[in-house]
Amino acid sequence: MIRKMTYRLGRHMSAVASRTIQVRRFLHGAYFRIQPSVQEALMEGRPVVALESTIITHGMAYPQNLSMAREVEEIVTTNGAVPATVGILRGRIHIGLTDEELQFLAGSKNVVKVSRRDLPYVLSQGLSGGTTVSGTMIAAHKAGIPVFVTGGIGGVHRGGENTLDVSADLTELGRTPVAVVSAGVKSILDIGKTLEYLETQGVCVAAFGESREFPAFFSRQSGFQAPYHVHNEQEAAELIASSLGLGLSSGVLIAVPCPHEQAASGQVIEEAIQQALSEARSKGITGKEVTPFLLQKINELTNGKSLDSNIAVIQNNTRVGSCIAVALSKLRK
Ligand code: PSU
Ligand code: MN
Repeated sequence: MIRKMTYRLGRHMSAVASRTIQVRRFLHGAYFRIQPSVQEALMEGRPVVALESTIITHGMAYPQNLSMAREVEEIVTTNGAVPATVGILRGRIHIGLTDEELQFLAGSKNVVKVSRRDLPYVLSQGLSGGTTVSGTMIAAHKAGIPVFVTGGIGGVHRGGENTLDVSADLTELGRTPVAVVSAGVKSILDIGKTLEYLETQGVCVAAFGESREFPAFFSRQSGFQAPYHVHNEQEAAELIASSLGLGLSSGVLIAVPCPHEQAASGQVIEEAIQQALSEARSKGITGKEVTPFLLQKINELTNGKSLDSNIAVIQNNTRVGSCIAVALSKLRK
C-alpha cells in the first residue's frame, strides 16, 4: 500500500518536475532572448553591465540616441565588462542587442516606453519598446546581472504629493536586487521627496566620490545629502556585495556626480528646466508623457546644450559603473 502510494507520488513528482522544466524552457524561449556574448560572460562569471533603452527610444532624438547607445556599449567594453542593452522586440525581452536591433529601436517612432506595469501587455501583444529603469532592472535581475548603468532615474515629480506621480523606478529599487548607477536625478523632479521615498523603500543610496551630496544630474549639488558615500569603485562593489550577500531583495543606488566640465552648463540648463516645467503644467501633460516631454523641451530651450551634457554624464556614469561591475565580479569569485 505504502509502496504503491510512494510510486504514485513519485510519478506525480516527476510529472511536476518535467512540467517545471518545460515551463522554464517555454518561459525562457518565449519571453527572453539573451545575446550569446552576454550569456557566455554570465556563465563564466565575467562582469556584465545592463543598460536601459527608454533613454534611446524616448529620452533622446535620432540620430544622437543611436550614437550615444553605441558609444556607451563601447565604454563598457573598454573598461573590461560586457554590455547588455535591454530592449523589447516583437514581444520578447532582449538582453543584449545587435547593432541592427539598436538601430531599429533608435529609429522607431511608435515603440512603447516600458516600465513594470507595461510588460504584460507589450509581451502578450508582441510589441516593441524601450525599457525604463524599472523595466530594465526586472530583466537584469532575471538574467543575473547585478549592475545597471543609466543617466538619471525617475523620481517623485514636483507636486507629486498631489498628483501621486511617483516613478515606478523608485518602487522597483525597493523590490529588485540590482545596483543602479546614475548621476542622481534631474531637478525636473522633487529631489528631497525622491530621497525620502527611497528611504521608505529601503534603498541604500550612496553618493560616489569625496562628497556625500546627492548630485542633481547636470549639477554636482542638489542641496540634499545622500545617506552615505563610497569613495571609489571598490567600496561601491563591497556595498553591493553586502546587499546581495545578505539576500536583501531591494536594490542599491550609486549616485555619481557629473564631471566638473559639465557642471558649468548646469545653471543655463536649470533655467530651461523651470520654463519646461511651467509649459508641461499649462499644457496639462500627465503620466508617462511627462518625463519625455520635459527632456525634449529642455533640449530645445538650450539649443542642444542639455543633450550634449546628458550624453557626457551618461558616458561618465558608464565608466564608473563598468569599473564597479569589474570590482564586484572579482569579489564574487
Ligand atoms: N530621466 C532622465 N532621462 C530619461 C529618463 C529619466 O533624465 O531618459 C527615463 C528613464 O528610462 C526612467 C524613466 O526610468 O524616464 C522614468 O520615467 P517616469 O518618470 O515616467 O517614471
Ligand atoms: Mn510618472
